[in-house]
Amino acid sequence: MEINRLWQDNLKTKIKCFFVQLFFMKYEFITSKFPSSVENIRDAEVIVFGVPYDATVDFLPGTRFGPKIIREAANFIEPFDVELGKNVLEEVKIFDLGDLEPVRGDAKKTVERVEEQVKEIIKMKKFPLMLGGEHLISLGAVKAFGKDAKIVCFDAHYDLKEVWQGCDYAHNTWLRRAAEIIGEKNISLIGVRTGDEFEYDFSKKMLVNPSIEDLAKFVKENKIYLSIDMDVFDPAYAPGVGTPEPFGLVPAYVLPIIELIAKTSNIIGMDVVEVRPLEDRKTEVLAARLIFKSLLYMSQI
Ligand SMILES: [Mn+2]
Repeated sequence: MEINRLWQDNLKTKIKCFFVQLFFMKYEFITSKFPSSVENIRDAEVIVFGVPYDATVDFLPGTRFGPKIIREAANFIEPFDVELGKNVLEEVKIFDLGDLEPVRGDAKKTVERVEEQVKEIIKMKKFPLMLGGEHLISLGAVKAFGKDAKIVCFDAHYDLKEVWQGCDYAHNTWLRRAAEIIGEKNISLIGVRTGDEFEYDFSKKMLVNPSIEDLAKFVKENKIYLSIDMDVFDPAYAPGVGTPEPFGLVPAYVLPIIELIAKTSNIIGMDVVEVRPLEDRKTEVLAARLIFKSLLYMSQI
């Protein structure tokens, strides 16, 4: 439903723009959309949308601006990839829907909206690429895929708390809720380095910080939902996150892992979350490049 509405709005805007351009506009105008390679949703393979939501965070707010700044960064970096000799906008048909309006005061309803939206995208046989926002929004995507997909989650934190400050829908409980749906054995966590003893115990049935060999076995020929919390990286590389945690991963270490997953499994959806604005712009540039590279790795199969 939501997509149909957005699609109609988009069409109206297009018609309006056509006439405006015909008579008034001499130059192209730079948009704040994620770089797109197709004009309409029907031609897209990858559908990008943002969820500007950070209502359950308990440390640093601001990830509601994540989708906006990732888009900005993606417009400033080269879509051509030197390592692969390919241009992501030529290899992958990307279309940006814009931001999904969250229900600011209701985390559960926000997750439901994400779930409905992702289900619509799945119905259209497209690939959802979600920009966050706090990590709770990933739960909506996981619910939409249900038992169809295993999860590979890059994160400094377990996010496995049973309940947090009276809330069972929060940024640090979402993976627990996800585990209740798809089972602990279908989840792999990479880069985890902090949590409480209960999360530590609960995570024992999951594949946590696996060796490359074990990860390769876990993902091989499976459907994978890939969730990247930018705090998995060391704060030196990605300081603009909601909950920074020291002793993190180096981007150059993470990239071949993503390449392995992309080339040996079937990634069916992806999100990049927890980006918050800082003046140095490091975090969103890393997020944008990571998205471009992941899409290119997936398109190389
Ligand atoms: Mn995290």
